[in-house]
Amino acid sequence: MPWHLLGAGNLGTLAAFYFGQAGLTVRLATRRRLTLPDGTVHDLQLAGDDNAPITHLVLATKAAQSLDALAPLRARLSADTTLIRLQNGLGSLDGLPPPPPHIIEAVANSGAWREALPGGGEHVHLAAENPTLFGDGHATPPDWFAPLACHWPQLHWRTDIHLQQWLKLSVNAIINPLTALHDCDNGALLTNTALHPRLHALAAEVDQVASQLLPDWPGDTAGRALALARATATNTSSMRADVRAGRVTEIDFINGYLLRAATQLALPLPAHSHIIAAIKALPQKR
Ligand code: KPL
Repeated sequence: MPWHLLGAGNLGTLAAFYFGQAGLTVRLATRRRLTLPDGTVHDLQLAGDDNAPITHLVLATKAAQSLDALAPLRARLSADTTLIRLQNGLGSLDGLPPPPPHIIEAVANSGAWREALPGGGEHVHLAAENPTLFGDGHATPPDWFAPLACHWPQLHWRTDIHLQQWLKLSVNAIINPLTALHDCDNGALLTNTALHPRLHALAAEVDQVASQLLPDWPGDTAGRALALARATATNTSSMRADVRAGRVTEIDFINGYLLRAATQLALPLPAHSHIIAAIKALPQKR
């Protein structure tokens, strides 16, 4: 039962490492080195692709690249394929042609950065290992989950994965575009009080949408965003990093997803509409 990996960035490389530790084969034809927070360095020997039907797939591309990355694999995917969506943001598989695979959603919170390896490939540095959540709405995980969780620190199966995704989306929809727009680290959201009216307006709109969609929505998105900004004060958010590197951002799958959900509920979200337009107006590749 080999796993295929699509997208070997920070999260994909980390997943490939832990799947390998659990004795599962991961197929991918690129060279990767990983440094864990304890300083140990691991060179990943991943098998190349085999062009066989894909029964198990980790999708770890950037959300915006998902449909394009999956398109050449369509003939190898089926309704029996298990696909772990290990990405930031929501909605990246909307529009996937049928039959839909069995999708397991993942919420990842670990912090990592990477650099080019001399001679090709990339070196991923896992700076902070935080909980990773998997779930598909069912109470019982698939058989491969328990052995994997023995090797992947803080990997948890969550029945309420949908709520967990929204909790992450809600804070990312505030911290990421504000820090990208103002080119500041996450901690500046606490100290720069001039940003607070906008932060509170964004948070109030998130709570408006989420409380209509999720019966257990806890509210206080502003409080949670500020707490996370404090906990990650010296971090460069992933959206700020994308803008700085001239990469496409995840705005369409964070704030854009929120806006699409609000449109279905006929709720206008002026603060999110404005910040999406402002991020898209920044010089970046599209
Ligand atoms: O998830 C993040 C991101 O940058 O995408 C946070 C938690 C905001 C850390 O920077």
